[in-house]
Amino acid sequence: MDINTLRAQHPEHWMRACAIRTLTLDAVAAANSGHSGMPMGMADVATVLFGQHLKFDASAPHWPDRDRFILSAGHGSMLLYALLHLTGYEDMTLDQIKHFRQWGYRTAGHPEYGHAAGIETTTGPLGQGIGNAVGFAIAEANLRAIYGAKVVNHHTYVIVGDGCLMEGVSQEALTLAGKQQLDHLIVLWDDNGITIDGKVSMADVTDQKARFAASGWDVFDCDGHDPVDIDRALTAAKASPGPAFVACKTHIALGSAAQDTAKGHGALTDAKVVADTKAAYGWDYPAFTIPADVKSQWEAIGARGAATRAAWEAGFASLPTAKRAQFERVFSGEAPKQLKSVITAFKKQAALDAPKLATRAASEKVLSAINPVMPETIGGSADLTGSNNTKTPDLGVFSPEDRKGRYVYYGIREHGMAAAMNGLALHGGVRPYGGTFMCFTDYARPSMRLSALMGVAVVYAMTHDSIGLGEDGPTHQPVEHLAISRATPNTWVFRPCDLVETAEAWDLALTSKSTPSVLALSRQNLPAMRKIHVAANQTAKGAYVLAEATGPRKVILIATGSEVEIAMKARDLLQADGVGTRVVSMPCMEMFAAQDEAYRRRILPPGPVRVAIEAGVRAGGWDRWLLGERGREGKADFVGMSSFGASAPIDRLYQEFGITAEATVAKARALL
Ligand SMILES: Cc1ncc(C[n+]2csc(CCOP(=O)(O)OP(=O)(O)O)c2C)c(N)n1
Ligand SMILES: [Mg+2]
Repeated sequence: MDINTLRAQHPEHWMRACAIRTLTLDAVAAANSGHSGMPMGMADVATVLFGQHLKFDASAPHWPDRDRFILSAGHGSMLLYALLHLTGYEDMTLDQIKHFRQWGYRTAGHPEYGHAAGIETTTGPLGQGIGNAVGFAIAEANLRAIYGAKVVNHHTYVIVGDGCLMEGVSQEALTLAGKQQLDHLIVLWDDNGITIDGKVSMADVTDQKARFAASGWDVFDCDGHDPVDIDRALTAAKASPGPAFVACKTHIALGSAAQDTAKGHGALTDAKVVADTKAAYGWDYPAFTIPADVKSQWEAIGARGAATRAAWEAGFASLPTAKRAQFERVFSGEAPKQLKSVITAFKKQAALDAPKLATRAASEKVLSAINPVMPETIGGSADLTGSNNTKTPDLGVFSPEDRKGRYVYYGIREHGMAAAMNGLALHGGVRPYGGTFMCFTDYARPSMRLSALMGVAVVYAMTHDSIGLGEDGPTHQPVEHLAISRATPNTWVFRPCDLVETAEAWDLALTSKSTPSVLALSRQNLPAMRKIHVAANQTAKGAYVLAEATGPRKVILIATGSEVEIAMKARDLLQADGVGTRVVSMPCMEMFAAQDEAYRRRILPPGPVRVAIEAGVRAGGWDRWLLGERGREGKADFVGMSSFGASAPIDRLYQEFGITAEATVAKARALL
């Protein structure tokens, strides 16, 4: 349908949609940067979605039972900002729109979670939004089963572009959603045939509808500019029994000189182009001006869900008190009160038993104690359940048959798992953790970075955390992965050395409010180090004295995880020779860095020589603790990896790569 016919047939819809388009044109022109074409192309779909389908109340953006709207094609951020402004979200004033992409404003280049209510997730790295959406839909299905459809019964809508569908993560996301038959998940594809380089067909000829259908989706399509047709497709998508994919045929940069071309993808800033486009729309108002009747139609849409929300509040109030309290607690992100006593009792017993245990097995023991008292945890693994030790007996398995199940078989989809876990956490009401091999951090990394950027407390249980995994060889042996995780802002990297430290790490990870955690866990057995019970969480200090020097302190050995055992052996050797040696266990560098300077100096005083031992690379954090915070304290050395590993039994590998007590002693002696 051409513009003039649309205008004539649906004049009110047209003006509402053009409010989105013109705000986009004005904001992008003012910023002299941004992406005009996508919001101009998807304005009709978004107008029908918000106007007739999306369950929301702009005055209560945190209403737990709202539909979630995710803009996976995050470069089209002005679409979201315009919708939030027009429908009356308090955070999204016209002033914000006028300062699109400017310092100190909520209207960042790409939508950022936490900047404004109504931004459900951070998008921009293409494909993340559809990955998140699967997690949102899993959370919804799980909570619906637990609390009943009167309390939880909403949809997750996600707009994807050609780019999102080309990214590999979309395949992981859509196949997982298809298997799980997430009936409340609806993907709207901006089928405009254009990306940055030109026509989609230059790089991809996939039949997207067939692709989704092949994975168990219900597939629909519509003319993405005809409000009647869009409404029909959305109605059908909502009624479909499985996840729904709606192909919306659209024109990028509709009505402009750049329509249907790659030029329309980016910023249309030329004053004449902007003016001509507005003229083509029949829009004759100054920049950033929305006629009062159009604005009030949009505000009515923003208030459309108020009655439904009020009814929901009443229904919620009639829940049994305990259930209501639990719902409120899990949505607040607050851990249950019992957790502390469970962890303390666990640690006490662990110190007493002092088992020799791989920390991955330790992790399973801890989870077995925690999961029964934390009904909000949702565990999972990317097809390594038996290796990651992530499943405890009481969880059940999440599936179309059992929505109450709290364990997700994510399949071999590390990236999809991580993106889904972000969605689970962002939805609220659940606390996700998931495992894979530490080495495959690489496969999950784009979403791990977004956990950190968004500040969502996802837990990554990464096992087989060094050459200590042995025969599987260098393809599977992480060397640089601790460094990469430590280099990421707002990320806690825990590398516990035994059962007690593992319990402490989980305690911190599962009570975190806004920082994701990476738990680096060993495949190989490790002896107990913490045999005397201390109620206080030592791991929370990041580093602490595990064994003090006997006699004058000449050497400080710093180690993490599996290498703490080596440090203790090296200490025995040095002490036998009369060299006073302190061993510092450092399970979390970030938490150590967060202690006050006096504490840090108490643990790492100037004077003694320092040797750190970790079966990973030195880069990415060690030098601060070795050379001193100002880089001129220590005589120091490092025992670790400077190359990839190799395929061999573990003992041979530690020998060959020189990660031994003897090598540590030699390095310490050379410095004395
Ligand atoms: C992972 C990732 N790779 C590359 C980019 C850069 N990029 C932003 S938009 C875009 C093209 C997207 O095409 P499409 O989804 O069809 O959007 P449209 O041009 O139709 O608006 C690219 C390559 C990105 N944002 N994320
Ligand atoms: Mg496109």
